[in-house]
Amino acid sequence: MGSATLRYFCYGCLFTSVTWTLLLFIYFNVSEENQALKHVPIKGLAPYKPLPKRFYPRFNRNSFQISDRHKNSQVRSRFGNHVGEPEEGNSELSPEMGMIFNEQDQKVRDMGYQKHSFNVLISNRLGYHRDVPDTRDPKCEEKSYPSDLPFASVVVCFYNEAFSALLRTVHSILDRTPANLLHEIILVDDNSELVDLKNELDEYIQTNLPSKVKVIRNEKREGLIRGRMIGASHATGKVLVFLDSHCEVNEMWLQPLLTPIKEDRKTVVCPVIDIISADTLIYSSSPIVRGGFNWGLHFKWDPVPLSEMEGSEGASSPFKSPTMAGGLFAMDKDYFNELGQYDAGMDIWGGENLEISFRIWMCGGTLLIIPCSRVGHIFRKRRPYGSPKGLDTMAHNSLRLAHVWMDEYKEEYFAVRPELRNRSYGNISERLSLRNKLNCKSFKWYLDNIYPEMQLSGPNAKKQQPVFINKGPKRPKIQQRGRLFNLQTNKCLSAQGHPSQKGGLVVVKDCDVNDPNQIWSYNEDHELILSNLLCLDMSETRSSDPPRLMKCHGSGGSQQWLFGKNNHLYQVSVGQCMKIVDPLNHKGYVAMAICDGSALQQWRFES
Ligand code: LR7
Ligand code: MN
Repeated sequence: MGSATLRYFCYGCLFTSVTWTLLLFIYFNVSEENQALKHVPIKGLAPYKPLPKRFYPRFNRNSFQISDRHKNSQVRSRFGNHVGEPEEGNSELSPEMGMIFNEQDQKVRDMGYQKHSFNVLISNRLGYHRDVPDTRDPKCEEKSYPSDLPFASVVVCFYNEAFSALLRTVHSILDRTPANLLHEIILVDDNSELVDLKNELDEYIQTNLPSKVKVIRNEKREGLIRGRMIGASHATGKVLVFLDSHCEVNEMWLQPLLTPIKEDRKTVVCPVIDIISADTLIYSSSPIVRGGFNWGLHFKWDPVPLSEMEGSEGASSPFKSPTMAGGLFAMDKDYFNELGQYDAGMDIWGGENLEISFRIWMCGGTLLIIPCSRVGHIFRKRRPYGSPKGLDTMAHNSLRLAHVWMDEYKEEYFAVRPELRNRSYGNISERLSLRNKLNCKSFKWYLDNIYPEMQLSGPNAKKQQPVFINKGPKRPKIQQRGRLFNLQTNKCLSAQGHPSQKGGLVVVKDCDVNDPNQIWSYNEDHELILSNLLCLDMSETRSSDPPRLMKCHGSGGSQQWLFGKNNHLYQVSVGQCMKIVDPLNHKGYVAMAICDGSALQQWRFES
């Protein structure tokens, strides 16, 4: 190349890069899309008030640090590249993080709900690293832990997990666990069908992750119970920590779990399971509750009796729990083996959490919840996968545990599930001899001593009223009450039929001050409630469906609406705005569509 050509070439380079920089700058700062993501207070409505604590993380600004790598990706894009590719380091979460900009976003979102039952579009945009709010009681920060804690093998079993959620689980562990306490992370692929969980996962781990992360592949689907046993058999750490594959661990999560195990190897510990919303991926604090169950052998959360919380450290000290939720706990590895691991005759999903809880208590162990250890988990409304042959594995597994551990109290289960009384449940002789070998106490002992709150149905039923902490949820405050005008048509949003009809559609009609069908309340949880009866709702999976009136469920997501830029009415779990389908059609149908700021999408609240 001659020098003139070279000079030309460089001017060309310079010109191109300056233009691109400018264009990118303009795009990210003034583009409609980007602006639309910011909350703008609208006339007639109270200024945007953040969601209540259970929807919104409270960021601890002092501990808020973004590494350079993260900063760069934030400059590139607030939300990643809008095609569902993961980007790193968006720690500040807006409820409008799920906004749909194009068909590709729509596809990622809709397929994501179908395959995983949570908002994969947001999960991808979040990337593999993010800060989560420190949800611990302030007293936890004052605690100190021994320096010579036993090191842990973290076992994560997964089946068809969303790639970004799995990787965020892994990275949150690597990012927030002292290296000397983290012996290894063992990922057990339970014969997933999703292709990215094969080569792409291997490649990612080989290039990006330290040798601490190992993948084990099951040749056939085993279910999470045998899956965890397989993972545990490969573990070489002193303590086993089990986590679901869609978790994010919080600050200082491991030390408080390892400490009670070091003090007593027969203590099994659970962190407090914080809530990661399936619709918004917002991480929020869970109340302090403990595990129980009902006679249908379903796990449930119970308030903690005051007597359990009387220690000097109050809300920050460990307390006993009759059962565990199942997915997140730590246990000495030798003790796990001694205690009989899990019942290998249990399949796929369900019941193993009650089985191990009863076994721990009845056979001389202790089960504690550790409030200073916090791990977030994506709670979904439905399990996205089935079991091979469509079997009800929860019933099969529960039957096994009832026959092995519940003595005469299995009658309580059959009273609830009479159809299972004569159902076969396979061979349980090994589990019965385990119970014998370990010299375990009776189920009556367990009920009397560990779960006296459990109500019995028979003539010996005793009524007990323990003193509980944690009062029930309070009703969210109404922020605004009035009519919802569409600015293009000047019509008002109302029920198509009767406002109390569940599943009913909403349409725009001529405004009528006397029509209670047109009176909406907007509350601090961002619910839109028609004439104090039902909530405006978007079903979880199909964003092409119109909004409907449904019973208010109080858990955000599909019933969370935000008034934003250009008077748009944004639906949080759908990522789209409400619009009039056809202004000329007298039926006045409304639907969800990509937010575009047009008048058909503009709504105003008027008292
Ligand atoms: O066939 C399967 N193979 C698997 O590897 C089915 C599932 N899995 C994996 C799956 O990818 C996930 O990582 O197993 C893990 C748990 O499955 P989820 O997330 O579908 O279960 P869940 O969170 O709905 O269910 C709870 O109860 C289960 C009963 O078998 C397990 O104990 C789960 O670990 C448990 N999760 C929690 O305790 C988190 C808190 C939920 C609550 C309350
Ligand atoms: Mn789970």
